[in-house]
Parts: sequence; C-alpha cells; structure tokens
Amino acid sequence: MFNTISVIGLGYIGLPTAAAFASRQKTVIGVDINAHAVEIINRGEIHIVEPDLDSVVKTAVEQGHLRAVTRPEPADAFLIAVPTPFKDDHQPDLSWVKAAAESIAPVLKKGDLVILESTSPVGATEQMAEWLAMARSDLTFPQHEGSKADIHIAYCPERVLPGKVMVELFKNDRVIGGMTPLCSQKACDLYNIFLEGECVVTNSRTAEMCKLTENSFRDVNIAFANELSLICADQGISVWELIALANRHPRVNILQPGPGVGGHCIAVDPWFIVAQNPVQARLIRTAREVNDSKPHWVLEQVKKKLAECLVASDKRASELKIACFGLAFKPDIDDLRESPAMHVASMIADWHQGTTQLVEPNIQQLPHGMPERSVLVTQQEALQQADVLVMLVDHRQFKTIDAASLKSRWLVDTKGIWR
Ligand code: SAJ
Repeated sequence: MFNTISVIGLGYIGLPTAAAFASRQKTVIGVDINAHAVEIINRGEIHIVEPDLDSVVKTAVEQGHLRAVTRPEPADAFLIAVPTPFKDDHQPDLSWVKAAAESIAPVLKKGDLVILESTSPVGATEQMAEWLAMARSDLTFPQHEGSKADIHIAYCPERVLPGKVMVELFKNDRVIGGMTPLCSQKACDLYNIFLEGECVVTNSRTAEMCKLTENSFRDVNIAFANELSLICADQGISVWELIALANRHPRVNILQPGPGVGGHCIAVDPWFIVAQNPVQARLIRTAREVNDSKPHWVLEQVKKKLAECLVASDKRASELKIACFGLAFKPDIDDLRESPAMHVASMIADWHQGTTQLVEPNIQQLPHGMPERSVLVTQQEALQQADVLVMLVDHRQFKTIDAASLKSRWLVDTKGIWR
C-alpha cells in the first residue's frame, strides 16, 4: 500500500524515522531544504549525533532504500517532521509546517496520506489541512469530505528520547490522531511497517494535546524538584537526601533538580499550552518560570562561593579561577543548544573578572560567542587549577571524580554528585 514514503525535515526525528522505514526495505525519499545535509546523507553519512543512527542510514543508502533531495517528489505517504519553535511572546511558530505543507502540495495525488509529527499546538493539523486544501482545490480533504476525501491526514507525535532514538522509535507506543477513523487506520498501517510498540488511536486534537501534556508533566515535576532545591538550600537540608527519602514512599516519585531545564522540547512545549490557555494554565506557566529562573539562582550561589573563597584566600578576584563542569543540555550528549549549563557558564564568564574554565568532555572546541575570559580545559586541569568548582551536568566522566578529594574545595553542585 505504501511503496514510497517521504519524510520532510531530516533532523533529529525525521532522519531516524526515514531510516526506520528504509530498514524495512521501503523506498524512502528524505526531503530537507539544507543542501549540505542532503549531500551528507546521500554519501551514507549523518549530520547529527545519535547512537546507532549512522549504521542504519549507511545501509539504507547503500542498498538504495533511502535517498535525500531538496524538493519533494511524489510519494504515497508524507511525514512532516520540521521544527515548531515559539516566537518572542511564547506563541507557537508554525511557519515551518506551513512551508512544508506548501512544498508537498504540488506533488500530492488522490489516496495519499499526510502525517504531521512535529510538536504542535491544538488545531495545527486542521490548520495544515486547510493550507493543503487551499493549495490543491482539485483534491478533497477530510475536514470537508470526511472519510470520502482524496487525501488522508493525521497527527502522530514523535516521543523518542534524544540519545535513545533508535530504540524508542521502534519500541514506544504511538499515539495516532487521524482527522477521521480512516485516516487513523491508514496511519496505523504506515507505522506498523516498523513499529514494535502499539498504535493507540484517537483524534488529531487529542493527539496534539497528548504530546504537549507528556512534556509538560515532566516540566512540572522537574520544577517541583527545582523549587525544593531552593527551599532546602535555605533550610540547610540536602535536597538529594530529602528526595531519596521521600521517594521511598510507594506513591512518591520526585524527579531530580539541576541547573534548569533545557533541550528543544520540555522547555518549549508547555508554552504552547500556556499560549492557547493563558487563564487556565497557571501551574504549567509557573513551572516554566521556576525552571527558567534556576540558572540565575545558580549564578547567585557561585557569586556567594567566590566571595567566601576571596575572604579565605590572599588572592584578588581576577586571580581566582572558576571551573564549570558540563555544558550540554543533559548528561552524556554533545548537544549544547538550549542548555541551562551553557547559560550558567556564560553568565559566570560574563560576570567573573578572572578565568572561567569550561570542562565538556563531549566537545572538541567551544562554540562561537563565548565570553572572552572563558576557556575549554580538561577535567584534570580544572580539578588541579580551579578555586571554585561548579557541577552543572552529571556526565559519566564526572561521576568518577572522588568526592572525598574535593572536601576542602569551594563547590557549587547543582546535580548532587559531589556529596
Ligand atoms: N532534567 C532535570 N531533572 C530530571 C530530568 C531531566 O533537570 O529529573 C532536565 C535535563 O537535564 C534536560 C531537560 O530536563 O535539561 C530535558 O531532558 P529529558 O531527558 O527529560 O528530555 P528530552 O528533552 O531529552 O526529551 C523529552 C522526552 N519527553 C519525556 O520524557 C516526556 C522525550 O520522550 C520526547 O520525545 C522529547 O522530549 C521530545 O522530542 O519532545
């Protein structure tokens, strides 16, 4: 039924999804406006970091099941996996979805299935269906003709964890939100080509809200942990011990505090709910604010530690070194985008008159635009030279540092691994 499948947007979600279909011997056309990425993929290589993706893409390209292009070509199913960021006022920005829909419209034919995978506000799938209908008045669409329509449309959110995409893509259950029951059926048939998990059917609006709910649930729970960390600091209590103790209760499961919440999903998606429901979404908005304010609180802790260190030493502030351990947005990845650790490190380096050392074992060089007095160093150099040590990301390398050896040092530990 689906001989040719097209995936629009070959990023962290689109490329693994294209590779998954190709691994089941389907003909897959990947589309991306980034000509450089297209060229890399057509060489059988990848332009992003994700464990085990490289070998699947390499095999798919070598066996002729996957190829990448910059302009859409006809296919039996189209999956749209493009970014959906928010604008300055936290309103969702659907311009990439609109551009993707308009780019596939000319090649659509009767019987085709169009799926939106990008995280989207409620109603985005219906909006996309309207954009398609406006571009192709010769075809019929489910918002007008229901199951009799020429084109079938569904919202099927991705829910894979960066770093585990090639496992979760196959194993996780899929929420399938068809605009009609037939749309859902067709979408299930499509994903069942590679899916080992279950397809769970609903409508498009519920599926859109489900994706936003999953990430908001996590954001609210991390905000609870982050708020506890502020309270515990004032009360002279270890938040790590507290959470471990509370979690011994059979119905309590508190997440872990940190320097803030990063990445492209959990720190973004709750705003989509807030934007559409500003009056009702009080808890969700506050959770975002609590998590977004955490890097500033960490900076204040660092300032206090440096002041204590200054009093205890005979050095001037400009002679003191602060070392930040970790820059990525979460452990054991190299992704520095939307990272609270990067935010904290930049604020420290902007403020501190001396050197700010940055330790990030997953990168070779610092990104452009870091403040002048910041320098990338090894873990060993930082441990030997720094006066104040700031733990920001619990990478596995840092967990091997002997906490006892740091007893006499000035520490700010946002991850509780140097207790
Ligand atoms: N974090 C904490 N404390 C915790 C757990 C996480 O501070 O206890 C922080 C992390 O350090 C990181 C941020 O939260 O900065 C997000 O990390 P994450 O591992 O919780 O999630 P992401 O953003 O990598 O992936 C999430 C996942 N969503 C859920 O677990 C509900 C993933 O399944 C989604 O597919 C992905 O968002 C997405 O694409 O939406």
